[in-house]
Parts: sequence; structure tokens; C-alpha cells
Amino acid sequence: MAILEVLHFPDPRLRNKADPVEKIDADIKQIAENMLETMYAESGIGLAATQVNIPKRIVVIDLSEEKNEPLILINPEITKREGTETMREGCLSVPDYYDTVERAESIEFNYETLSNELIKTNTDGLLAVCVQHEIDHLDGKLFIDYLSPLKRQRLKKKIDKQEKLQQNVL
Ligand code: K1U
Ligand code: ZN
Repeated sequence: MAILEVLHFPDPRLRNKADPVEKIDADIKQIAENMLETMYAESGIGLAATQVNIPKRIVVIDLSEEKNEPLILINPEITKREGTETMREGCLSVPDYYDTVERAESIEFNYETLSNELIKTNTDGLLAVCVQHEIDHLDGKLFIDYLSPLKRQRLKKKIDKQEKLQQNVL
């Protein structure tokens, strides 16, 4: 197992669109394990392969308190969205920034498991938000893309300032 480097905004590699997984083999299982270890190490509740610079359609999620209920989604796809809800989101690729995003309230989605099973299911609440957030990553989209121009401008200023501070330290 290994902890992978999580890319941070504005890294252009976060904009790559991930390719479908053609065959679930030992390599894919190793990637999924490493992604889980990385997500736990970063105290996240989800992680998409794009965030660790692996352009494949793989997502890991664990919403449990004890961090012992991992979900591994291969080639996840949303087939139906219903209603809207707003929730405060964070992102391991945009550290120290949280904001409210409007998304579908409930979703139907498909994915493959590591044992090649095709699962068709539905969900709502935090899991629905998390699945939408992670599939956006696979399509090169970030939650900050949904912010108003004014909020994005403020965030950009904050990130520019942090980058300048970092350059002075190094
Ligand atoms: O994809 C990611 O960057 C992970 C992200 C997932 C996510 C969080 C909140 C709403 C939607 C999607 C995170 O885990 S950021 C960390 C975070 O917000 C959090 C961590 C522990 C408990 C609750 C939230
Ligand atoms: Zn994210």
C-alpha cells in the first residue's frame, strides 16, 4: 500500500477527463487500495483517481464514523437525478476552502465492483453529494466551478497570496 500525492488546484492535471477502466485486474485493485489509504491519511470522505493523477474512472468513498466501510466504484455513472439540495462541500484538492453547492438531491447510479459485479442503486443525502462531487472530478470538474464569479475571484486571490507566501518561504 502507498499514500499518493493529491494534486491541488490550480494544477491543470485536475482538468483531465478520466478514461473508463477496461479490465479490473491486479493493477486496478492496487490503485484502489492506494487511493483508500490516501483518502484515510488525508481525512477525506471520498477521492477520485484524477486527484492522484491517475486518469481512470475509479472513485473511493467511506462515510462511516469508524472508517471501516469503504466503497470502491469502478466506472461510476449517474443515470437519473431528482430534486435539488445545497450542502457545504470541501475538497482535498482545494485545501482549507469550504462552500455551499447546489446538486441533485437524489440520484440513481451504476458502478462496477472490484469483483466485476455491476451494481445499480440509488441514494440521497451526503452519499449522493459525494458521488456527484467525485464523478465531477473524473470529468475534470471541481466544486469551485459552481461558485459565483465574485466567490471564485476571492478564492483565486487567496490562492495567489498563499502561493506568494510559499515562494518566499522556499
Ligand atoms: O473529493 C474530495 O476532494 C474529497 C472530499 C469529498 C466531499 C466532501 C464534502 C462534500 C462532498 C464531497 C472530502 O472529503 S473534503 C474533506 C471533508 O469535507 C470532510 C472530511 C471529513 C468529514 C466530512 C467532510
Ligand atoms: Zn474534491
